[in-house]
Formats: sequence, structure tokens, C-alpha cells
Amino acid sequence: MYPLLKSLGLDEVNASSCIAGQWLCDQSAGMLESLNPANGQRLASIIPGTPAEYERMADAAVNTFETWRNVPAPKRGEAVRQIADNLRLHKDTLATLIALETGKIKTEAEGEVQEMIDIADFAVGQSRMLYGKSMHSERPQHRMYEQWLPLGVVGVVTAFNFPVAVWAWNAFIAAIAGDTVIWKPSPKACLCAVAAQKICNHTLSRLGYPGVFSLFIPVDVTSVDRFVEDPRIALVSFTGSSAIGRRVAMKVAGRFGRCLLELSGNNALIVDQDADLNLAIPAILFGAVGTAGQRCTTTRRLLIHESAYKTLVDRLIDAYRRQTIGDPLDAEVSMGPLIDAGAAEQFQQAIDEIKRQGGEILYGGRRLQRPGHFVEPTLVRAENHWDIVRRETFAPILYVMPFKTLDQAIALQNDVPQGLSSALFTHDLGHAEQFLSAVGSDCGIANINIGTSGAEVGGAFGGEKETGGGREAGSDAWKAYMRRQTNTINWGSKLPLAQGIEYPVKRLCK
Ligand code: UN1
Repeated sequence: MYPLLKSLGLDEVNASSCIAGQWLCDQSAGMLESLNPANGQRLASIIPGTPAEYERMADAAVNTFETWRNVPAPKRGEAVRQIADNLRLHKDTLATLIALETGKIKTEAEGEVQEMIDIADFAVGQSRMLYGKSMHSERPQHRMYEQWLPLGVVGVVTAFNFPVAVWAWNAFIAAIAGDTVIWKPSPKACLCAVAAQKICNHTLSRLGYPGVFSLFIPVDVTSVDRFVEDPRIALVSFTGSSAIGRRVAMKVAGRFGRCLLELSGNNALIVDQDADLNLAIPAILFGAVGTAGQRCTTTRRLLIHESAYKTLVDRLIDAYRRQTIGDPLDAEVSMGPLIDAGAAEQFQQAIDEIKRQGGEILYGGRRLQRPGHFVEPTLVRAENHWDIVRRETFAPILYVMPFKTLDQAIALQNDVPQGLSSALFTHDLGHAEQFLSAVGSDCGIANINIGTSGAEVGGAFGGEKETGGGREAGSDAWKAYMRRQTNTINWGSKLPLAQGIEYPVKRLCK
């Protein structure tokens, strides 16, 4: 364990506040423990940030912004390119730490680091493409255009399930946009955050930009409120539940700050009459059981055409039986533990509620009696309108429902409060197009013949309704991290007004 920590620049006790490249160790706030959810053992300790440290950090982030915004965007991109090089060097060790601290299996943890590298590469290119539009003015001898300027300090709040990649989506795009970043990671996965911050800041310090990224892990929610309410934070990018996201959004709106929300999902996968089950089954397994059901893109509802229902459910039960649950670093294991005892308790409560509702457990439904927070991947015959089905339970529980027509399946899929990801397995071109049309999926992500999870960074990532409406990662998501300015330049010798207004200038100005 300790050689691994050392190779990532970590110690048994780690500072969690990084201000302008300096790691601070004021131990007055006590200590946080990083625990391995597969066996409950302590991985390392973290010294949380104090409220006073936060104040200094926010000031330092504002100060660094004053200089960073003047560094040409392609040069900022070059810094991110070098961060990506450093991440490539540490990919295996960082992935091992992610597996140890979050319980996700090693190959998924490697995918998470790869997602950081991918968004860094994307950001490098984007740094030369912060394009504004140029318009033809309605007035003679006038030129009009829009430009995108750096925004300020971006606050990034991330969840335990993607402890580093979601920060990277935000931080690397914010960095090339000319912003500085304060990161508040999940206390459940803060060792990964310290490690990722060290890797990135090592590169930035070497290049002479030590203060672009700061890290803040507070002990209590009071400091989080302070962070969200802080007018120095121009944009709060929040990933987490809809319940907390609603609170954050209201606080940020109250000070006219900007918010980017990535909240709960309740993603359905529809299996059409003519779907290729050999494609659908692995997609369902990865979507529902991958990351032990703890992705916001996890497949939570499976809508099956009645003609395929029995065959598919039987094949799924068989595949669920073959799941190997255990140590996420064991290459034979396909599902690791849930993140903590609270998550396992929520799984149990959801199962109890399903049973009270009359849901039929088709497979699983139990917590495993062994050290660590292990549960069985679970298949349940359920009804879409039940409260428990309408809520996001962050666990590997898949609700299965039959349908008769595609119209009915789309209506069921859309009839939940959340709107993140969706998928249809079909070979019917008309059905595929309907699903992707204005009367189809109401989600931010809609896929044909691939599952609901595992999106690439190139597309904009996010969802509608209670998922919060934010878009992160690729496409034009960079615009959220910049401010837009419209410029009109008069290069003539007259002052014509827009809309043809004839202001009585001659009478007023002698
Ligand atoms: C999340 O669960 O918060 O599409 C992010 C996916 C990953 C990202 C998930 N690329 O499943």
C-alpha cells in the first residue's frame, strides 16, 4: 500500500487544502479517514481544510485568475497537454487508488483515468477554438462580433463515484478558458482527489502556474454553504443528487451566480421486439451492474417488449448468477462493493420498500454477510409509477417492466422526474428515429444499440428535468466556463442608430 501512496505523492497523513501549490496542514479541524469499502480498512488520513483556509484559498484563486486570464489560450492548452502527459505516466497507480477507495473494478478505474486524459486532450484542441461569431451589422461601416472571455473562479463539487474524471471535465476546460478552479471533492473519495490534484499541480508548478487548481476538503457542510454562497465563485459546477442540487441552485441563484448542475438520473433501456439480445444483454449488464450501480448514467429501468420478455429475463438472471463479487483489484471480479455502510443501508431500505409495494425480486436482493459493503446485483419486476422506481437509488437494482408498443415504452421512459440518459435497442429504423425525435426520449443522452452509461467525452454530457439541465465535457460545453461579450465597432464618421431611430440630434447638439 505505502509504495503505491508514495508513488502518487501521498503519505499516511495528507493535507487536503492546496492553495497556490502549497499543501497546508492545520490539524485543528480534526482528521478524515479514507477507507477501503471492500474491507473497511483505513487507506490513509486526510487533514481537512479549515474555514480560514477556505477564505485564503478563494482570495488566492481570484489573484491567480488576474494573471492566468492573460496567458494566451493556446499556452493554457499547452499546460493542460503536459498535465495529460503526467496523467499518462500515473494512469495505473491512480487507477489502483480509485479501485481501492471507491470499490470500482480496476478496468473501470483505468477508464476513469483515461476519461481525464481524453478530456485533457480535448481541452488542448479547444484552447485554439474558443470561437466567437461575427455578424453583419445593419448599420453602415459597423462591425459586430461576439467574443468569449475568461469567467473567473470556478467551484467544482464532485461525487464519490467519479472521484477524479468529473473534476477533470470541469477543471481542464475551465483552465483553457482562463479560469481558476477550487475543487470540493466528496469526503468519501478524497484521497483520490488529493492524488489527482498532486499529479496536475506538479505539472502546473513546474510551468510556473501553481495556483490554477486548488483543493478544499472541509470537515462540515457549513464550509460547503460558504463556498456555494461565496460571490468570488463565478460558476458552481455541482454533481450530486437532485435534492442537494436544488439547494445549491437556489443559493447560487440568490447571489446571481452561475450554476452547472449534473444531478440524479433514472435511466431506462428499452429492448424492442426485434432487438439483438446479444448486443442488449452486455449493455444491460455494464449499465446496471457496472460501478455497482453507482453511476448517474446507470441503467435503472429495463423496458422489454412483451415478446422478448421471458427470454431476456431468463438470460439476464443467468448472467447475474455469473457475476463475481469481491475485491475490485482482482481481475476475475466483475462487481465491487458499494461505497459505504450508508449506501448498503439504502440498498436494504429500497429492497424493503420494493417488497412492501409488491415488487417481485427476480434475482438478488440481499446484502452479503462479509467484511465490506457488498450487495447482490438485483433484478426486480416493478411498476414505473411506484415512488421507489421514480427515485434514484445509488445501487445495482434494475427494475424490469414489459411493454406492448414503442409509444408506450417511450411514455414510460419519460414518465420520471429525471432526464439524464436513455437507450433503445432496435433494428427498426423508424423506431430508432422516433426515439431520437421530438416525440422520443426527453433525456440529455439518447442512444441506439448501446447502453445508457459509458459516454465519451466528446459529446456534451448532462440531462434535463431534475437532472438539472447542465452540460459538461465536450461539444460546446466550454461556453459555460466563459463570459460572452457582444462588440459593435463603428469605423465610420456617422452615428446611425439601430432599428432606424431618428434621434433629434441636430436640435440637441449644436
Ligand atoms: C457520473 O456517473 O457522474 O457516461 C458520470 C458515463 C461516464 C460518466 C459518468 N462517462 O457513464
